Amino acid sequence: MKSTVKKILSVSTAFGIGLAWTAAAWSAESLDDVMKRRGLTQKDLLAAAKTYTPTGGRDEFLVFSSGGQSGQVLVYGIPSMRILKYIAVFTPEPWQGYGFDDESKEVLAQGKIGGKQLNYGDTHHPAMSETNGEYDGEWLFINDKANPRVAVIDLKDFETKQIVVNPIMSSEHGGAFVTPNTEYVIEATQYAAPYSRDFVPLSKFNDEYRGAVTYWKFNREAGRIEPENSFSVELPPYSQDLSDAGKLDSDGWSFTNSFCTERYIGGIESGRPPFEAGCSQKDTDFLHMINWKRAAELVAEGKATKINDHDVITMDTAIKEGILFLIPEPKSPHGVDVSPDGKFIIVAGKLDTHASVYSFEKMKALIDAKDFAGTDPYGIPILDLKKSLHTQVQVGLGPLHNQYDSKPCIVYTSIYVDSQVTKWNYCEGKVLDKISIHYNIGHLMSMEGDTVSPKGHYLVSLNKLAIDRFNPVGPLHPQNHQLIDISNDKMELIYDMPLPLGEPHYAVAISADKLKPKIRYSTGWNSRKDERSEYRVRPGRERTEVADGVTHVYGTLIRSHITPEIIQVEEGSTVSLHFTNVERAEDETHGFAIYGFNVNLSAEPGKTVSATFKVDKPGVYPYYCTEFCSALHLEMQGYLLVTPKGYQAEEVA
Ligand code: K7E
Ligand code: RUQ
Ligand code: CUA
Repeated sequence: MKSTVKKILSVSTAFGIGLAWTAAAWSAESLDDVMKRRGLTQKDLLAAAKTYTPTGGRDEFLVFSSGGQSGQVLVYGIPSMRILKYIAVFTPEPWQGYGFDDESKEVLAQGKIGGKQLNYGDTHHPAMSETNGEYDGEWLFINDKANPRVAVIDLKDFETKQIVVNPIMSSEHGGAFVTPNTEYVIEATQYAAPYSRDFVPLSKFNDEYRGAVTYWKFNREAGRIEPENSFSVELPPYSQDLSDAGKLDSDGWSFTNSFCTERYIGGIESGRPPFEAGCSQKDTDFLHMINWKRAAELVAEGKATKINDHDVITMDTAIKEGILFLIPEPKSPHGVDVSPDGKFIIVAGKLDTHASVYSFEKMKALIDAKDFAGTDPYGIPILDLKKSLHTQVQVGLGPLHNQYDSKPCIVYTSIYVDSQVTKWNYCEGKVLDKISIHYNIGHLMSMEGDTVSPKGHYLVSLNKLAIDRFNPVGPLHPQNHQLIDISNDKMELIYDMPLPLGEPHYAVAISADKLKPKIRYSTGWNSRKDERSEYRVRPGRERTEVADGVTHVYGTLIRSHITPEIIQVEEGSTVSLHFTNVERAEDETHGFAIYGFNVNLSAEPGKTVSATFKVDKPGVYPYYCTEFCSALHLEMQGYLLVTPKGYQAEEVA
């Protein structure tokens, strides 16, 4: 070691002492020196050892986190907490060419509301596709709270393939959650609104504003939601909230929280108190319990009503057929989380210090015996709270969400007001450990923690505030995801990760070995439709064709040529560029950017992408590849020449 340092020092004199001296000092530094210099403790070193992933190393789990207002999904690894990808979903995203190429524009256009193209979404809850209640790593779904929509993401290429618009909701929150075999993707309303989407005065709130749970039918072979085979169950104008599907013992049922069951409408002009006060008059709200398997049969039996061309099981039908029940729950609940064995449902109320553990067996027995404690104003049977409960446990102030451990009966609850995570035993009803969070935790996520077999090991706390945890970057702070080691009795905080892209809500983590994404597309692939592109072309066959007044350019991309290198059209033409990346090598993506047209493409190996646009001004428009793909990357360029009308090329002498 010493001799190496000497060698470096002696060599360094020839090159300049300052620089080389620093290098030598670094290599001579011991672990103790580094700890002293950086003020690290033994505990810090242990945490580093648990999270640090050396170059080339891979992660054990992959996290798919909602991206909040960014309308995207974030992908990062655990335990390294390295961000790997943003998946563009509801928002145009130039790196992926999303919303810039014709193929992805079609996907975004599926999400139009009232004919309007929306350029963002508020993503809250990603859901992984499941087989027998286990994550299978094939599909990911995510909701848009602001504009009730659900997106389908293919985990073969991490691309958004479909967006469906909810036909009856104008506000939602309780999505996306899947049934144990991904038969349905569940979406529940947040704020009630008229299904008609017409103006209805607030005086008719109780009668004409409605909530719902929508069950989107997922066709696994096609990898798409089938809106025509989907249905909803009508609900009262309570503010519905989070949902979860039953599993194993409770398979066939789904559970949806609610708040403001007072059906309170605020309004300064009315002289009434604001929502906050008006929604806290009662002691309890309602957990909704729906038999979705029976509901699907009712639809098949023709017992649904068409509303906006969508099958809706009305409340009257749901009550008559015995598929909808209410159970009181502590005021303003948030999360509702079914235990891995499906036997218990844990609900935590923000305005309460308790988490309530409901017993599915007890609830089912009450339903079977028709032992009801009354009905709500709409005639929906209510089960008795005490008779439905397994236990209630004091977990802290402002409990929100629950995630399960691999060890039986162990659950972790996020405590918003106290900024803590509480670890507790829900079978025996006792608190085991608490850890402080920085700050104000919303959701939390354990590894595959909402499946029938959680993997334990790590927990991530998705915090609402970062405050002083990172270097200041102005008034808008990044989010803070904190990694917690849960492999031992005591929880240990081991990493802080800033997330600078919208406010994440829920996230799901899957064992990395369950994901098998492809590294290239079959050549000439339309990735958004999952089929060969009609615009694909082979090297040597590049050409230009005019059809229906549109100049189609069938081009290729390969190191280090864009073919064609020159495209010449007359002013006023519409051009449709189709580029196929004919590379075979992994990670050889080529981009395509051109001056002045808001056109920016990403062609991963094999992919065919298109951009159609009008050229109305004569001029010279350079284009080039945006990915540094080879030593001759800068040479990967060309010109779009737009000639004036009637232009004749001069004879070359
Ligand atoms: Cu608690 Cu939308 Cu799940 Cu935010 S939600 S925290
Ligand atoms: S060039 S290597 Cu713009 Cu510096 Cu990219
Ligand atoms: Cu292709 Cu740079």
